Amino acid sequence: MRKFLISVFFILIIPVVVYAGFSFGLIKAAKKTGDKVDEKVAQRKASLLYAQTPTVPTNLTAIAVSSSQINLSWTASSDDVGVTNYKIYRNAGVTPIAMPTGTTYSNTGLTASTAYSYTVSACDGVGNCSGQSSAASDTTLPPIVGGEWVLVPGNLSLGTNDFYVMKYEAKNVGGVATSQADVTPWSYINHPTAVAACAALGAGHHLITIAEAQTINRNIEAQSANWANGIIGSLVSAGGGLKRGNVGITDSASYAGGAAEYGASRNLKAKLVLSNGEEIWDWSGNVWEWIYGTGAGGTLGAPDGVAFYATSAWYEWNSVTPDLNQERPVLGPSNSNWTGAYGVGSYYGGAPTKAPRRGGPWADGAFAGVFSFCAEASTSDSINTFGFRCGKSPDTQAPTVPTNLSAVAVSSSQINLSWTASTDNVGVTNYKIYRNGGVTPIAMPTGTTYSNTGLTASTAYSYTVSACDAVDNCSGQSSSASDTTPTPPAAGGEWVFVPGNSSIGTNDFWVMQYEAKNVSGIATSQAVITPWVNIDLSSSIAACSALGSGYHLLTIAEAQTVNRNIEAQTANWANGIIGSLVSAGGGLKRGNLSITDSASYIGATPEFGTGRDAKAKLVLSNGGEIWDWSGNVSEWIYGAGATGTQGTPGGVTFNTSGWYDWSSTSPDLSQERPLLGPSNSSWTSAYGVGKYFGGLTTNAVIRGGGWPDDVSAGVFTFNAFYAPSSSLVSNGFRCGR
Ligand SMILES: [Ca+2]
Ligand SMILES: [Ca+2]
Ligand SMILES: [Ca+2]
Repeated sequence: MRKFLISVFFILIIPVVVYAGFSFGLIKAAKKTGDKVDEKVAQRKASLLYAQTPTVPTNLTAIAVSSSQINLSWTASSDDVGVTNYKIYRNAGVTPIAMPTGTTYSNTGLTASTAYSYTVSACDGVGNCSGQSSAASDTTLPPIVGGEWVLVPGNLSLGTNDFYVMKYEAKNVGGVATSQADVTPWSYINHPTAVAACAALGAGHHLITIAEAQTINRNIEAQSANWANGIIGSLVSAGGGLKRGNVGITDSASYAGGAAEYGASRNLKAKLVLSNGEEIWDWSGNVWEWIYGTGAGGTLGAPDGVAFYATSAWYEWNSVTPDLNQERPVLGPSNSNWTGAYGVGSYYGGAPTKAPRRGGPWADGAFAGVFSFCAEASTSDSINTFGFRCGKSPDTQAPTVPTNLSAVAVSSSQINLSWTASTDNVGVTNYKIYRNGGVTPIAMPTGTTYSNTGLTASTAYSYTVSACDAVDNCSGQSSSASDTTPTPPAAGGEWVFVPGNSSIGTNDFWVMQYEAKNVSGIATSQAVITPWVNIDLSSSIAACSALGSGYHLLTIAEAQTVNRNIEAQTANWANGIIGSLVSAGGGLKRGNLSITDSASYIGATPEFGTGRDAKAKLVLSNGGEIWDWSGNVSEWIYGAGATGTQGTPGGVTFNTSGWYDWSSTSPDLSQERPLLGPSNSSWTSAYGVGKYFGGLTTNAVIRGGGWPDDVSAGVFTFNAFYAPSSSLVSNGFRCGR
């Protein structure tokens, strides 16, 4: 660095002496070089400052909220200096799709009914990024039925809430009323058939009502863009007027005439806009559109209590003879001066039992328009100019409140929740889990179970759950359920929490994670040092009891609870398949060598340490890990007889002499198997489950098998050959509490 600066100095000085103007350029060049040096120093300092990469983001959730959007959220990462942003990856892509600074992201523009998978990584100020999180995925909702719709803001004075309306006149697409630009409108349809076609789209779909039609009408008339010259209340004769078609507004025929038209690219006068920017086509004409009145079956009736004047000709909306002052607020323009000369359309009344329609057809010239109304036709009439348009109520109904919430602590750091599914008028998309009265959900699972991990031992946790639909209408919170994480045993080293098994008659209990080790005479569950062997039954019982109140040598029922839990976990089978054969590369793992070896453990001496082959480790349903349960040293268990001898557990006299497979029928082990054998009566040692060796009721019971036992070792290995006073080099024990 110093040498470099000196050379810069010489480069600077010499030209200054020679020629000042020339040197000025060099000074500038040298200064640039100096900046680069400073930049490198700054980068090095920064990289020292940001020595650590951020932690990997956790609890990533992905929830589809529509046919085109999935919302992501995750738990913030931490960093020694600070997380500056996250990177979102989709479907295992290598390029992030987004780099938000917060812990949420909405991925829009997706395809309907399609599964998407996401991961997220956290980055700091110098671009150190964490590994990618666990993936979360969801499937976008099905496509919206009935084509394209626009949202219409509700109108309080007309008594309407927000609703959706078809953007285009309904088209007949395979018998399904569909709003799309292509295809000629669905015409030659009578009023009840139009009502049915809208209802057939599903819950909330209906033929547009009079109140909804007027909500759209009044919204349209208030937008200057819908007037031909941009001036609200202008006359057609002055080049203005409320647009009523796709040819020149001053023509007598609004539409080209002759036939109903379609296509989104034709004259934009066929398109009108709403106050929220939404666009609606052919509302001012093209084909008449049936609307749903207040009478029986959607006939005209007396909307808003107004008996619409039955005329036999067209009248302007400003007519006083007949007087349309009452009808105009219900379906006419807001300004009582606006006639057909303003492009708003005209009025043609009918009896309350007639079928109302609006907008006017392509052939009606000046009578067509946004406010054109006619109640002259019967409900059964269906001619070429009669079409329709559907409306849809937005989903405002929340799902039902989840019931039967249960919270069960399965370890000192985990509580499992489950509940009964909620129902919704459209569909429940996810649940929100709340803990200890918090206002922010801790998780948003899509199913009806959730495992809350990372909890503190000996602590009570309370939960509620609410159910949400696709537009985030959420139910109230359920009744709360709570449980307390259990307190791990204080003495005897490391323990594993075992869920009780009601069919075996056990409650939850703790078992030593490792075979007991002799640590200054105290039975201790730890990975290091060789197991405590050469110990008889009564000394094993005493060593466990010495740990304190509630501590005991593991019982037969507890051993079987662990056994049956282990056999039901795919991870404990060598090829991940429950009930697979050792000869096929499968089998219930029984040691730290390849499962196909005759000797599961290395042999010669018992082994220890957590770093060896993970086949010596088995997992429980709650994620707990237990070591050497399938062998290494045999383990005394507390029997049903006097002072822990075998006795007759479950009233069963265990058969004697020689190794037998648990499938044996001679001697018949069908009574013994439920008490200490595997659940499947065809599983032999060829499945890696171990073997059976009966004995006198006064003998003691050992389980699991020792390292010299070869194929006889295994999770379900049972041996009642030895007297309780036996003290063997391959035999240790394990405590429960
Ligand atoms: Ca129309
Ligand atoms: Ca709903
Ligand atoms: Ca063992």
